[in-house]
Amino acid sequence: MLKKWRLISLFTILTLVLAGCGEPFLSTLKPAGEVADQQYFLMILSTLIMVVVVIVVSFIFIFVIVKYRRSRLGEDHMPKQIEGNRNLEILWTVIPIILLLVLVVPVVAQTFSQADTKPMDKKNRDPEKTLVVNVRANLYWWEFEYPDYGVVTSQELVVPTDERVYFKLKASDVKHSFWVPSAGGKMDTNTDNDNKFFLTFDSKKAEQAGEYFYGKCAELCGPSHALMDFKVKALSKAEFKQWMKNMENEKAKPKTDLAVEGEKVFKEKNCLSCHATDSKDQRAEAARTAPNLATFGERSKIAGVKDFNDENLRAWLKDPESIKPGNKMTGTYPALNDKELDALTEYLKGLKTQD
Ligand code: HEC
Ligand SMILES: [Cu+2]
Repeated sequence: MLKKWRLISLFTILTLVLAGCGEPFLSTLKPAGEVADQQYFLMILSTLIMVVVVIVVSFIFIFVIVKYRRSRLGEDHMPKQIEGNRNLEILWTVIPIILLLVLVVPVVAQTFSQADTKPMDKKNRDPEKTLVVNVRANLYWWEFEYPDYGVVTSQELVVPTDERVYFKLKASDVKHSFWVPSAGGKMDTNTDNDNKFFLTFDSKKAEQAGEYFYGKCAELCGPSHALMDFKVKALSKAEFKQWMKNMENEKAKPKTDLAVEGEKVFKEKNCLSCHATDSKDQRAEAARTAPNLATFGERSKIAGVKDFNDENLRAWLKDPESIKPGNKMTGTYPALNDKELDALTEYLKGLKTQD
């Protein structure tokens, strides 16, 4: 009796825990766009076919066991032999072929349609209609560049809803993989070639998802791989245009004395040798070694993982290693005293495109 209860409570807990797996901002089972819808359809289709096959085979299996059991028919019973029966052979050859065809036709069709990235390579591409985002994956952070606008952000990808957004994917150190589970994918980011694909973000689903879709690195890349998260903010076309305008015109000026002090510390402590604080900073590729902090004050997370508040920001600045083991800010990173930490926190919080 006790054993049974243990089992029951185990399953009850499992139900509760697993129920958390279907969040609309982070689940392939809650598709939020054209690509995700198609991939969801394929998942359902293949699962259905498998389930039907398992049910039919199990049914035949049980039927045969029951009908032809020895205790019923006796020791010497020899059932009718059907080896080489032409009709049966045809039947169980043709059925799998049909099942495979039902699977293969949509899979191949969708593989080709989802690989259609021709519009992004067109010479006279209109960025208003065909948006391209260059994604660069780094240990353990993400950079998003809008080449048509000369704008760079990191950690938070901003996209317009209800249109195809084309991505050019690259990694700067080791192989990573770009994955927005709700919107589809994933696709590897490699160091020696560009991968390309597109995703769409449905406006209604974006509303249900809340403020952000979640993005992940889906290729084991090092000790902080599991912390290599990013957010996707899907805006209406008009909001997106406004955001881009803000980015193009952004110029963060420190507003308080403490923030001015923080800016000074930022320069003195060599933070600028890795970080840009201007989204249009067009330094050489090689200099882009750290997240662009131009809109840092607008982020929802610090370093992609910690909730955005003073306490967490201070903790990150004090000891980044304890939050993301092996991250690339450690090493030559200076020890900072309380005053410097306060000033830096104030300064970084104020890095926004708008007040
Ligand atoms: C050696 C290059 C380097 C130096 C110097 C450096 N950083 Fe960083 N910083 C990084 C990298 C790389 C990351 C991304 C870490 C991660 O998320 O894995 C980062 C992340 C950050 C973040 C979080 C960014 C985000 O988008 O969430 C802040 C804030 C930050 N650094 C502030 C500073 C400050 C302040 C200094 C100077 C005291 C500094 N950094 C010096 C490389 C550097
Ligand atoms: Cu990674």
